[in-house]
Amino acid sequence: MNDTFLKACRGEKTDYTPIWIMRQAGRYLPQYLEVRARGKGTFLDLCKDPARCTEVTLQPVDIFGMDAAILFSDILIPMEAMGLTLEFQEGRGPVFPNPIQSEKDVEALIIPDPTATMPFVLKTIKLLRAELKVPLIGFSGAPFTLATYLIEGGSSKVFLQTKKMMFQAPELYHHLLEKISRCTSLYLQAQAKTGAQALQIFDSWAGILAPCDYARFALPYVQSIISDLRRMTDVPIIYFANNGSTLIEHTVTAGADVLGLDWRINIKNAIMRVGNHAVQGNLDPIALFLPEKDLKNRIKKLLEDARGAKGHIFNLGHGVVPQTPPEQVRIAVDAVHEFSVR
Ligand code: 1CP
Repeated sequence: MNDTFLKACRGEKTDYTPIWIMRQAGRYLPQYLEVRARGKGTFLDLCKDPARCTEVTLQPVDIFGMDAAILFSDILIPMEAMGLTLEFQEGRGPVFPNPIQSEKDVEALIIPDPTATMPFVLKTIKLLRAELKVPLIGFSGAPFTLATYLIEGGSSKVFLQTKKMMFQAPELYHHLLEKISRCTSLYLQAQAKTGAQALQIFDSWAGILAPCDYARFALPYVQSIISDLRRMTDVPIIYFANNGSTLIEHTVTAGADVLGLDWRINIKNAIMRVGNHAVQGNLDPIALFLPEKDLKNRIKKLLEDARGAKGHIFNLGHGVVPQTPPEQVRIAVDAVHEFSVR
């Protein structure tokens, strides 16, 4: 097995800088769109079909030579297992038609047994481990990010309902977050037990919080999940707080091995502030639209800037966008491998 990615997560010396990219299996890949169309059904049906999930997880590894695979699923799958109705509407993204508004709604949420309620995820992990020659990353959403979808009923711009609940009904908010955290903790433990070799926690919306609110309403739940995980597994844990450069003093206390960085911060500057952590990132996803020469120069500079890190996993600063030409992804992967050879 090529374990370069795992070594970089642990801060061990590697022969070159490993790369994978967030949302690497997805709509920018014609091969993904083909599999998605083949089975008919919705995006959720795809997430529950281990054979097709395995196939699309393998695609970017086989096509580009990524140094890690990320399980194909979605952060909202366990929220459905908690008893909520979840729909993915074309062009609108995820929708929860019955958002969480009251104590009664929170009481009704169940803490699902992952083996009983999400067997398709664990089956996919087993199928993937039999095929893969690079490490498999399992993942979840962070409790705060998951809560925004449950409270808003879907995606949001200003997160009015979420912040109103925090500020006006903090007990209700904390009760909801406790339940989401317990579900997430069990879900990640099950992934590690089944064969996931690293775990990433996506806090996609952390950056919309003031640091004082992040410290009170988001961070403690990530800390509690990670401390649960530490008791049962030593797989590396990556915590990605998107738009989180204003939160680094807090995110370093989450307990993760690796901090994911978005592109809004210079990586050299971030490395000075992250202490004893490896870092993952942080090319602007839209930089993949640069002309080839400029893209390569940009990657070379990023690799140089990251040299002082305890470990560096090259990635985008957030997910690859669907309009990205796959050829540009190939150029980026090859450039990282070529320029980082030690
Ligand atoms: O039509 C389609 O094919 C659906 C598009 C899609 C895909 C490919 C969605 C809907 N989810 C996914 C897969 C997915 N989602 C993966 C596995 C693929 C990979 O990384 O290779 C992962 C890791 C996620 C994680 C995810 N889902 C996040 C965290 C990462 C991030 O981008 O910040 C979030 C916020 C979601 C929710 C979600 N699912 C889908 C959409 C369109 C959204 C975002 C909606 C929004 O902006 O609020």
